[in-house]
Amino acid sequence: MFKGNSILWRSGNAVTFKVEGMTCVSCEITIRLALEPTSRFRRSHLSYDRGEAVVEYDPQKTTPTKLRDAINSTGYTVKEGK
Ligand SMILES: [Cu+2]
Repeated sequence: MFKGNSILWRSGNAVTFKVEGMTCVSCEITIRLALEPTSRFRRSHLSYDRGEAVVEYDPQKTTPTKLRDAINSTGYTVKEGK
């Protein structure tokens, strides 16, 4: 079951995750590439300076849990709620 408290913001089929460990643009690219094959997202917006990943996804094809797992598989960490 997905822990909703790791989602900062949710609107329609987009979720925002707080991601720890990103320090530069290539970190953003690493995460973007990890999301692509698993999640079939429509768009993603990575922001290393804000530590955020905004992912638009197709709910027929993926879930926020899978998106989170894909990010965690890169070695960066989706921050769970406090
Ligand atoms: Cu980096």
